Amino acid sequence: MDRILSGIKPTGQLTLGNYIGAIKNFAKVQQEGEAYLFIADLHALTLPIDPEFLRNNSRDLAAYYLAAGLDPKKTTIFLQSDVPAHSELAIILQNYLYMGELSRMTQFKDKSAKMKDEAIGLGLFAYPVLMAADIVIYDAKRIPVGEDQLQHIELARDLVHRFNNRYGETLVMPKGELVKVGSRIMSLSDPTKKMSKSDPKGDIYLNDSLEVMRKKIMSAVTDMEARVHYDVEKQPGISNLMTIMSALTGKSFEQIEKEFEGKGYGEFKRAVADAVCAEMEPYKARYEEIVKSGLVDDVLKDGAKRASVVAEATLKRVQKAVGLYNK
Ligand code: ATP
Ligand code: LTN
Repeated sequence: MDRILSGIKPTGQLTLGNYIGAIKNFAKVQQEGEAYLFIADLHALTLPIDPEFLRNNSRDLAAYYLAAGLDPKKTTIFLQSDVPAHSELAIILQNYLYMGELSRMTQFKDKSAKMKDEAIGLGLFAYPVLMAADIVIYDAKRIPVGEDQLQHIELARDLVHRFNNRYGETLVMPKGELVKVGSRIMSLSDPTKKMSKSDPKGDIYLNDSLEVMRKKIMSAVTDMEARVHYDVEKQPGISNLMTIMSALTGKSFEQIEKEFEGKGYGEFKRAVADAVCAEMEPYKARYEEIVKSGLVDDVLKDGAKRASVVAEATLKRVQKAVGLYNK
């Protein structure tokens, strides 16, 4: 069975984009292989973050994983920082990724764009090195992510290729995979920008009340075309709402277009809001239950133990390959 691996940074309140592009899909793919799903808390340190916020947010993210249906008996759920082998492996792997390719990463360019060189941490630059370590340390083949993370996975693939060429078959080649619909949910207030948890404007947060979610959808930016039609260039706002609806209901774009033929944007938005609330109401309730149950700490402890066994074995294999370990 193929190993499956993914993670999310606990950098802020999760958005509907994180849910559709990643979390909802995690619950599905865990049925198809041996899944390792973690909380990328070390990656959260790549931009300034309050320690108390990071601590709480990390546990909270685990609760959102569980609420989505991740089964801790089947799937290994853990904190990245609880498995130190990730960091040790990253220290080795950093020698096989180069400054030029790291400086071409879109995420790095976006996040550092408004910063002075003196304020850009080395960790932000080296982000894909740790991410590659996260992936190869579990010999993971399938990496389910949203679209923005594909570039990092391509870099991890380059690294595996390079490493294996030099030292012989040591690392397993990973492959990124996207959800069919919704791998890049856009902001409701600016549908040319990705919905992102570090951007406070107009996005739907999983901890928003249902009323607030509804309000945000009703005031989402649309256009003057006055027809429900999928066209990302001309109608980015409507296309984004159609994507959200399709991802949550399973209806195709054609079905949605037909259903709302001749109808106004108000009616369409109400239907999108209904679809979002129908999904979020039980999800939020399960999340509340899990938080109350106090289950999270035990799940993370057990997950770290299980993950460490696999991670340490791979670390040794790599150490041996490069000449650091010869027991
Ligand atoms: P940040 O704003 O802190 O950079 P983010 O909201 O972009 O965070 P990540 O932690 O980078 O979220 O992503 C977690 C997972 O959710 C990744 O697999 C990512 O590709 C996916 N994801 C993030 N935003 C979206 C989105 N708007 N649509 C679909 N998937 C998304
Ligand atoms: N960079 C990812 C989080 C992440 C990840 C990974 C995803 C860290 N390590 C390994 C897949 C595989 C993000 O969500 N921004």
